[in-house]
Amino acid sequence: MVCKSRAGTARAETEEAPMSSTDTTTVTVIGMTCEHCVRSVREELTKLDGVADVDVDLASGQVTLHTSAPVEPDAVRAAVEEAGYEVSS
Ligand SMILES: [Cu+2]
Repeated sequence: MVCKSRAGTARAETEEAPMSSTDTTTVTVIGMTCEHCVRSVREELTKLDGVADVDVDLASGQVTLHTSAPVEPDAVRAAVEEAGYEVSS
């Protein structure tokens, strides 16, 4: 489900110091319009094995995965689609 709500002010996610034991992977997600979308994407991606934390930049659609183990790109794509959005390839 795509949330079209534009209610509320878009807050930038607070930058957290990345954990030293994790790698990061960045993907671009298409279709996010507000904080609710950000939360949906974060929630689905956080469920994936190996994903320790997820940072989402709403303005650019850049999603940074902090991973403790390798994560399949197909799994990331599926999780984003599960949330109702699309990964730019
Ligand atoms: Cu939304």
